[in-house]
Amino acid sequence: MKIIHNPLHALHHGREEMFRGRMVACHEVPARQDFVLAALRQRGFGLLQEPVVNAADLDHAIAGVHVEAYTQFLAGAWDEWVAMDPTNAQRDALPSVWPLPSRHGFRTDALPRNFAARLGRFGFDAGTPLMRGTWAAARAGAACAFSAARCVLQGERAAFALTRPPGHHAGPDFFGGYCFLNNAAIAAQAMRDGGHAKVAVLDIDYHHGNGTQTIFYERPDVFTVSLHGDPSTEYPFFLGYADEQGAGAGQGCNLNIPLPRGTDFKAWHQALEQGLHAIAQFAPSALVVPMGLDTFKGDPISGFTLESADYRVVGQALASLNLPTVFTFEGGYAVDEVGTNAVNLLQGFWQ
Ligand code: OKP
Ligand code: ZN
Repeated sequence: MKIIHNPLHALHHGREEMFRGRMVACHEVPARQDFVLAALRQRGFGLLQEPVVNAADLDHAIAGVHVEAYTQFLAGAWDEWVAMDPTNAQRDALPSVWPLPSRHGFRTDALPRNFAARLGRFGFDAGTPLMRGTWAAARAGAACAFSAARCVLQGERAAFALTRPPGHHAGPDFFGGYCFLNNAAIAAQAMRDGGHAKVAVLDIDYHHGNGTQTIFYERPDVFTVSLHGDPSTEYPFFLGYADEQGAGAGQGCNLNIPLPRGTDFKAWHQALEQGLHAIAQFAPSALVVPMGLDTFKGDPISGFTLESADYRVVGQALASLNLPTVFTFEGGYAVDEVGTNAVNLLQGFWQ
């Protein structure tokens, strides 16, 4: 399996995130990617490479899922943050004011010049710090996803975009949940552009992939499926319910399987089988798997109880679809085990 890893990931290294009224240490840390890469090397799994993509092709791939006003915002965000106040250079940028939906009277068409306001216009939480290297890291991550899709378009059975920050919470024009560019959506769109008429996305991260769902919600050509902690108690709270089934031309092309906090592997696996069955019915010719390992029992911010050995079984189940597959690295915050769990899953798939 080709593993496309992000050489610039560590340029994004948030220090603290806002959590329930205080600043706490970031969970989404550079060691996550380093540990997965180390586990791949140690177990001799995969062909490791860095992305090779020209800038114009990459911009086109990103523009396939994100609006220009948003990518321009991201590209200039750090300079604007520092321009507000030179001492801002010493701290990460986080939003602290947001427009509620327009039914509350706020205008969502207004784009204030004030940068603190713009942060809240484009970001949906205060747990996703943005810093000097965020754009470069996220853009190189998108290159990994795009490169992985290209490998598969060229005939590889599967490729893994090993990159951070993660992507599945990022939408057409918003960041949040540690995510800036939606790597899985970029891969799915690249598979569409490369000739796959129908693509399925199966998100197995603990958290609902709200960004990916939103990007494809009205499209019939990309079927989005997500298994995740029930949003009535779990992040991202405001999307991911079972009654969200797609809209317009995309009606029926979104499947959410929310599961209660505490769900064990047996019940999770049943939900996975349900998702796989729905994908088989949709009959896509390619698959994208936003691969979160935060379903692990030791995860510090999540609530399922999968064990390391279970990830082999997960990989085997995914392989049963028999589809060319792109994996993207999403969550997984039990840093010491994230490498073992990721490689177990990929090996289970590959065997
Ligand atoms: C990103 B991905 C924890 C609060 C939760 C947001 C979680 C984002 C998860 N202190 N903060 O889906 O793994
Ligand atoms: Zn997650």
